[in-house]
Amino acid sequence: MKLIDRPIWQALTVHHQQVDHLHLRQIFADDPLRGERLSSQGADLFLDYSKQRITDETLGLLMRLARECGLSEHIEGMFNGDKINATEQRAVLHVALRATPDERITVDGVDVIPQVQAVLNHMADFSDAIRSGARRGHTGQPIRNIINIGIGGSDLGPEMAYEALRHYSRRDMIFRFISNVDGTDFEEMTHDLNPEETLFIVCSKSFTTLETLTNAHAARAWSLRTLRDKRSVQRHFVAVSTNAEGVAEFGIDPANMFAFWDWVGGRYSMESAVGLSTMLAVGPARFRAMLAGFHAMDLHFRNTPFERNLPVLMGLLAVWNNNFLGAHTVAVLPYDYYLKRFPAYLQQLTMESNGKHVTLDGERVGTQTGPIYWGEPGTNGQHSFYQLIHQGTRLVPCDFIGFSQQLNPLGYQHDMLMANLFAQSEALAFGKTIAQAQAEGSSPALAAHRSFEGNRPSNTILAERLTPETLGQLVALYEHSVFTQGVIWGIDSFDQWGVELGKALAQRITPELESHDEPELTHDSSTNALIRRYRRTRTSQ
Ligand code: G6Q
Repeated sequence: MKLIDRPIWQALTVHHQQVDHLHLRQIFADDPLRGERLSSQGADLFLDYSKQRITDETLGLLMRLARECGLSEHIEGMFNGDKINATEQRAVLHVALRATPDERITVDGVDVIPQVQAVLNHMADFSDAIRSGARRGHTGQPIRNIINIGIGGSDLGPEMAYEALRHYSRRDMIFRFISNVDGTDFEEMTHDLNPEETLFIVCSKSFTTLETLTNAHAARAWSLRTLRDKRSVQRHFVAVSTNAEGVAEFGIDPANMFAFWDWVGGRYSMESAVGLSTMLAVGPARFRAMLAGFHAMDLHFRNTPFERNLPVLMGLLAVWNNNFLGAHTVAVLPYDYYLKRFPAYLQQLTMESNGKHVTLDGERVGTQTGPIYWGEPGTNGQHSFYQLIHQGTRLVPCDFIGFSQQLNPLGYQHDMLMANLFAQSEALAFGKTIAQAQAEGSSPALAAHRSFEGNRPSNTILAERLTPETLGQLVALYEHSVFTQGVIWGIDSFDQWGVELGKALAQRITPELESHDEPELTHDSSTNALIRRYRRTRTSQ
């Protein structure tokens, strides 16, 4: 039966009409313990969801929804290696990447844990050799610059993790990430570096991605212009891929290839060999600590009753805000500058996973699916877009993320930072009435402008400190929340067919832009005219 026709969905619809008029001011006033009650701990993460627009009945219905959608069975299916990525007939086993060495997880009858551990050991040996200077560049210089070339899942996770863990990274080395096929990206990332000290990681699961291979060829040419010896490629290029043939064809020795598997989706791969740059930055021990953090959240997700299960709670609340309160977006607001790439990373994780309009059965879902994720670190966002969240006409649920202990003590600045986080969620929930504004001295004419409706929902996620462990937990929290939402909507959260059409069209258009003779254009009139205009004005090569 279609999701929206199920009695539980209809019960939620009726319930929403009954509670929609409730204001968080009233809900909190009626239950003085709500702030403590509606919170939960998972591994080292604390979630306060009391400022969501829900009652106990809402929660009960959402839990029933999860049970009726078979969430427990789906969770077990994922952990057991079932081919839950049905449209690609693949298992979805990022959880195996962070399982402990003594676990046994099989895909098609083969235990994958020994392979995972072997690649981790290979990465660790390589990282130690580069970091210690035992493995040097072609001319004997130590490697000081690491450039990851990849895009999408082979870029966003590693870049986010490097930025997030920068505090723990080798400060005497430079880490950069090239993703865009725009030559500006390549130029700006390389122009001040010495090829003798530079290692490129060509990171591509398929090793066929146009942007990545184009940049990898540009990197090889850049490197060879200085090193002038083809053998130097072996010292300055390594690959992360599932495609050994493609890697060898590019000229990288398969011994310098770090493998992963088709049961790891690109956007779920930052803790596989795709994280080689992360390991080079923070060292093998901290990388393993990050994996332990992921694993702790995996165990929490698999074993904790839904009522206290952080990813389940966050996933169900996201469904409530999206499908019943009508929120189209979610703002992710980390109050930690190291997490500045976290919203960008989450955009892929959430929107590529749940931006689907048909169910696993190929039927239209019948309701909204993945919301738009966006965000910026606090407090910067407060001085730009928070205005709309506080007083605009749209409902924007927020996830606030903060840490009790600062990594860079600077006077009382951390207290200030956290005071802002707490103040924002308080202001969003409770607002300020027109009467309060007037009582504070606003003229009747200005009181409406200076009042805040409030009743704007948020989650607050706190941990003591940003560490490799807590980063792993945070990422796994969102991964499993995304999965929970996908299960409710009955969609495949692990394919990404939506990126294909544009890729195919670009391949058709590229020769039309490059050809010397005027091409015969058979696109629509807009695309034809744009191509002609570009051809008239392009820089000749
Ligand atoms: C992620 C997607 C996509 C992928 C990139 C890069 O889930 O599959 O973002 O990661 O298209 O693909 P390659 O790693 O194969 O180059």
